[in-house]
Amino acid sequence: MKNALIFGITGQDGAYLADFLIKKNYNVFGTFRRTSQRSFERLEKLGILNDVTILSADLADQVSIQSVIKKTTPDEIYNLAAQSFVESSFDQPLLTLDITGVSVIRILDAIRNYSLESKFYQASSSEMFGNVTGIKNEETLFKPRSSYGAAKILAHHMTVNYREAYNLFNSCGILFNHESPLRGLEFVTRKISNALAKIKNNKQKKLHLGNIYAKRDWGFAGDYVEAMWLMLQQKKPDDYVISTGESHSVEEFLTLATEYADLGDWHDFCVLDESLNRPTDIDELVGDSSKARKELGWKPKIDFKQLVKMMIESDLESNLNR
Ligand code: NDP
Ligand code: GDR
Repeated sequence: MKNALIFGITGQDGAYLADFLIKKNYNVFGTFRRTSQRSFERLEKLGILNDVTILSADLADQVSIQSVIKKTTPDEIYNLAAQSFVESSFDQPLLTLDITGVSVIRILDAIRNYSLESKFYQASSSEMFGNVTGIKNEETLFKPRSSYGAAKILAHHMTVNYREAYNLFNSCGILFNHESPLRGLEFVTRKISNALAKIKNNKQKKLHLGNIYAKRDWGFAGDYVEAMWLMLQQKKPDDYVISTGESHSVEEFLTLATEYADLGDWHDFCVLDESLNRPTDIDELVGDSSKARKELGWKPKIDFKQLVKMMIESDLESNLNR
């Protein structure tokens, strides 16, 4: 049985990856950080909380990172932990640079000192490309538009540097947006699906949104965690773009979600609120994942319409039961 250690197991991707690895017969360890109220909600929703071993570690704390790596002797380490909300990175740039960026060096150095054989996956992001126009691949230059994007670039370059300098098996997945019924409520897709379910059930009247003209390449998180695993099963470490290759605007997501929720015209309940616009945003992100499709044999299974439907149906059902 292989040991896998997931930093960020309580997040959206952490939960789906843990589920995926359990089905592959891995012994799964995951980290949580101490907060005033523990939440393993996503692991509970997938019914896997009792199938994983939870250990305490905060990415701000080198000692705890070293300790979990020594304790678990992992064959594979997945770093999915981060301050992952772009909007918050404008309010908390230093925290974001530390947790999303610098912390990765803490993990890399712990691997170098205590666990040289561990394969390492770093969650890089399409936010690193910023407003570079056109379809993005592994060769595209980075021009970030937020401290989140800048932090991910630092983490990305350091992961590559430790691979080259110390011969570590480090791979970066440059993932474009991926969503699911387990997505955090502050991200725009889940904010929409959750609000529509509440409006349908007379628990909310209005939905305030910012820049609905932004376009993103949205896939399903369940499909994307398979790509993470595939990267660590290759003979050599490398970096891969993971995306669907299609972009859709927030407005398109909203229109389709409104249709699936059978709520008529979104103009009747949606307020365009300029105070929600970011100081700098990215107009459009669309990725070319042909390298991953060719070398990993990966492709997304769920398309945009199926994703919107899945999220709406899940929120309608849980709002009915609440
Ligand atoms: P989530 O925000 O759902 O999960 C983030 C995880 O990081 C949570 O488990 C969170 O713990 C943990 N975390 C945050 N701060 C710390 C800290 N100081 N110490 C330890 N753990 C911490 O993100 P996703 O699952 O959506 O994303 C996973 C990774 O992939 C992130 O690195 C994200 O930046 C990146 N990414 C995501 C994309 C997407 O579209 N989802 C696209 C590209 C990259 P807690 O539960 O306590 O908050
Ligand atoms: P993003 O996701 O910033 O792409 O980062 P988010 O869903 O937050 O925003 C997508 C786009 O929608 C616009 N938008 C709004 N966004 C939010 N959250 N709330 C709103 O009310 C709203 N109105 C319009 C935003 O301006 C933006 O253009 C996600 C995260 O998962 C990152 O961790 C990851 O790295 C990237 O995707 C790829």
